Amino acid sequence: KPSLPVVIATWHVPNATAKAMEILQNNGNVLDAVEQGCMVEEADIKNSTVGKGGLPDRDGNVTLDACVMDKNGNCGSVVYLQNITHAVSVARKVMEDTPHVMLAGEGAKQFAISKGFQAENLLTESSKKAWEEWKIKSEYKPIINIENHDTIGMLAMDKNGDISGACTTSGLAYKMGGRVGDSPIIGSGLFVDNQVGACVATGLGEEVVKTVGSFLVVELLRQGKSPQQACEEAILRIVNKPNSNYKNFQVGYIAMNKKGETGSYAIHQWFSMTKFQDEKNEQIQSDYFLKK
Ligand code: SD4
Repeated sequence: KPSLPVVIATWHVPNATAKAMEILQNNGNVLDAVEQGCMVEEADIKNSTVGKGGLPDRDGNVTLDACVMDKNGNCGSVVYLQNITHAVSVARKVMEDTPHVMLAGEGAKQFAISKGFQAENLLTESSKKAWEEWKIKSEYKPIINIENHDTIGMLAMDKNGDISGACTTSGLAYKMGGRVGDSPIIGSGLFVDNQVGACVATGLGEEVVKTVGSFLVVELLRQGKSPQQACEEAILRIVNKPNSNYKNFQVGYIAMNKKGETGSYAIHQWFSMTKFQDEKNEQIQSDYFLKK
């Protein structure tokens, strides 16, 4: 039987999983754990796909998407949020302090400011420079290389077996102005059903949305699939779509079931998850569809 608590996150984010585990080991709340875990990456200006330091859209605006979902099936989300580093915390406030699930753009920003968040410039010197270099060619189609996908999605289970999840991103670099991805869409970028399990996605959000990926994975868990099998089937759903050009993009899923078992799967090589359990905070290379 897997020992609890357990924390998993997309990509290599050991500082984030360590923060979440510290909270759980001190008997903290599982929603606090995933929120504060994600905040570590949001605050890291070297992480160019999340929060401050995230790469901008093609007009030079950094716009953030984030959501949270708790053990009671409550959720909150922000889309196209500008000038606020901790989008995941604003999403939590939407869940807790409003009658709504999603706030977008200027409304989301004004709400955040009313809750005491500081407005700041999220475009760092280095992301500004990267954007200026991108503008020289201005390739309209976002290039999906694997290093580009550092959306942080985190799932955690406390020692009572209760699950929460969170997801935060600056979205695809050089996306069109106004573009929103899967990450703040409940059921696509993230889904938690505390009776069954949870899933979070990374990669090309459009493809995740088209298959309602995270909800699909959780429903497969409900049918008795393991987290590994459920992630694999959800990736196959994308790959097997008519005319799918899956060779040109990445999608990765990580999932956890009610026993605390975990799994991950991606289209391309080099997706990984960070897993913290039993004092071990390790990077696990994910299995993938496109074997040479
Ligand atoms: C999106 N899923 O906005 C995100 C992209 C991602 O790091 O994973 N970016 O489509």
